Amino acid sequence: MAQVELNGKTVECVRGDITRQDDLEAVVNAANAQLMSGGGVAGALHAAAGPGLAEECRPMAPIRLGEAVISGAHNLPNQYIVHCLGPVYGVDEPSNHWLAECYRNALELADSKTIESIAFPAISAGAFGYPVEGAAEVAMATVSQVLPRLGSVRYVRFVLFSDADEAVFSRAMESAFAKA
Ligand code: AR6
Repeated sequence: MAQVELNGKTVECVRGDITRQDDLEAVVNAANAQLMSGGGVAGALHAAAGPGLAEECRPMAPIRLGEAVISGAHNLPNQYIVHCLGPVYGVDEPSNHWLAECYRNALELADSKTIESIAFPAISAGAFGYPVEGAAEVAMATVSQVLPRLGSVRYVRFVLFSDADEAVFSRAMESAFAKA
């Protein structure tokens, strides 16, 4: 686990499962445009949340590239799920711009709902093929820019599925926040 503090706000990287972040108000889904179940994070969140999640999400779909929308968390231990559509690497260009839009829109939407704590997975770094080093750099650059100007969000956790990804995100975090 690695953690940085900036003006009373906390960012951290842990290895774990995004469906098991009991202590945070919101978790982020690496969604598909239809906001349906699938593989990876979306599959795990829908399975843990139960069928009510797909029912609630249906009227909000499809979402656009880089967009974030919010739903209840149903059977998950959180209050909200923020759903983001990340870029398919090499297809949705420039991928770094669209990935940054996901993090920015998710954080601003959470803030507008007075959410204080939120967990992100490595959006686009699975089925959508974004190389993990680049995904981590974009994630941390965006969070370090956006977080200082938010009124409510004060705790951001990145939940990585492997030790290797946790190490990459932790390094990117240290370097982005050293500059912030
Ligand atoms: N907790 C935390 N991280 C996870 C978990 C989990 N339970 N499961 C996977 N990861 P992905 P994408 C990691 O594919 O690239 C879906 O099918 C995974 O190892 O979930 O944005 C949707 O339906 C990887 O590092 O998201 C979309 O169609 C990261 O989370 C599409 O895949 C993201 O992997 C979205 O692709």
